Amino acid sequence: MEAAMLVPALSLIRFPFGSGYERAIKLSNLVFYRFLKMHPLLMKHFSLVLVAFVSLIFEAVGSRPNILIVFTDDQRFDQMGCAGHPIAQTPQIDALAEEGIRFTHAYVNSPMCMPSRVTLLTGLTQRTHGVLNRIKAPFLKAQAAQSFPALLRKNGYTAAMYGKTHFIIEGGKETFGEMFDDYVGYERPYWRTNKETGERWYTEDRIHAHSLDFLRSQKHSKKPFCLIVSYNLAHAEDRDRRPGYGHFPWPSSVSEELYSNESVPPPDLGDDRYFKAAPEFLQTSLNRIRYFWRWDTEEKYQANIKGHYRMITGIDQMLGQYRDTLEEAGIADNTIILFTSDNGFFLGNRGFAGKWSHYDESIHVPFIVYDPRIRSETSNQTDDALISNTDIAATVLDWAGIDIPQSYQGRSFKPLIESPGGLEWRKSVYLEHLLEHPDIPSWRGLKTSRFIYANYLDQEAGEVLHDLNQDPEQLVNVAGNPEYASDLASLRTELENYKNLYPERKHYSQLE
Ligand SMILES: [Ca+2]
Repeated sequence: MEAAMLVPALSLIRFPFGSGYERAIKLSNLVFYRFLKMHPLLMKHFSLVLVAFVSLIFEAVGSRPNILIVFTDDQRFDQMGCAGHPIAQTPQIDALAEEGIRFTHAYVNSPMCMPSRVTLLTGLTQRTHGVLNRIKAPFLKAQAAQSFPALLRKNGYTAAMYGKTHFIIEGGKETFGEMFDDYVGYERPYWRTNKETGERWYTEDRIHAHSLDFLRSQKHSKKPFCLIVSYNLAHAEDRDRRPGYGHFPWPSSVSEELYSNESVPPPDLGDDRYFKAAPEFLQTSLNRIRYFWRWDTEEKYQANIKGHYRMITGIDQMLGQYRDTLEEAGIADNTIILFTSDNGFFLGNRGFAGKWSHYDESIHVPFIVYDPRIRSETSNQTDDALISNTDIAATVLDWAGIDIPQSYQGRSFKPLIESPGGLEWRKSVYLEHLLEHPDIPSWRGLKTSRFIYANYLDQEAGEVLHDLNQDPEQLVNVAGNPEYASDLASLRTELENYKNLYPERKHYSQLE
């Protein structure tokens, strides 16, 4: 066949990758054909040039990175050594931060397990994905079709997930099958008993074993992969309220001896006056009710917080084993690792337990990205850009070279890692807690570099404004202070802008 016929014919090949890749390849072919026409000598040795060109294409496609997402539960931003924690031992997480980049200002759109998991997969805010009730407002099949794992799979990736989802999904297993080549769900309680054998087993050990098996299986795979390890750790075991053992049943790989000789200092802002500084409607909320489950006496506090730290150290050990396994499989150099959590956590701070509210302890999460393809001159890099968990889906697709759907509400932070500095980035993160619960007030709000603003929806005087420059501990509500009238007006307008920008899923009570 004549070279002049063969080259355009290449453009007709349907590559098993997405539209972005197909367009890139077609464009390359066109450029290649024009280049050959201009260089008759190369045209003469067409077959050699063709081989080189096709090799280049496959090398480019083959170098698409693997992506490992380690997603923890109820781990606050500062519960790791690299963020300055004085007691919790997290050498593996610290090493990841040292080799990668730690985003110090990462926030979740909605500080709760279920909505945060839907946001992770879809890149949508709770307002839009509308998963407000497990039964009546499930994760929709149409949302799953646009989720990043589904789009990765359509574009030549293998995707797997093991662990907690907490949501119910329309279409059940079949819909999970559209998102993942392999998925096995594990929810609490942590300890289970096999009815036939009587054997007791721990959910997180299963999540870990599946994840290790999956990583090993990728050693000879021709396809890139994305694995989401979705822990229940370090969430409390709400059903079993024995201090330490019951509330925070840590993995058996972590010794009870660890932290046993420590006397953990009282929680920051633990004094009663800080509790009294909170709005009255929060003083009777689930944040307070659960405080009496686990933090209100010294004995409970010491036992439970050490259990929580042991859980975090357990996560840390497992992360180390994933990294060792990637090394052993020879794929560590092409595997990006993202480490984050679904929400923050009150550990007795402000007289509270849990998350859900607008305080920093609730919305602020760990966020570490390690891209082995980028070698930094400096270690322990940090970036204070305002990251939202809506950004994860967009970034994963960006890493994979796949077009980011217009419907996604986050933004890829890949450029922040690849060429830090100089990039215009968002000035606020949109926050909300809309899930319906009799003891958790709903709210929506904003985090900016200076303010946290929240509007609690069903409360009289439900607006809360904290000036973090003057009041980093969020003790004073300046919403009624005339000096802040123009700031408050701007924040209200900005919040309205977000509401207009992000479509709201119809409430289930309005459906027929
Ligand atoms: Ca959680």
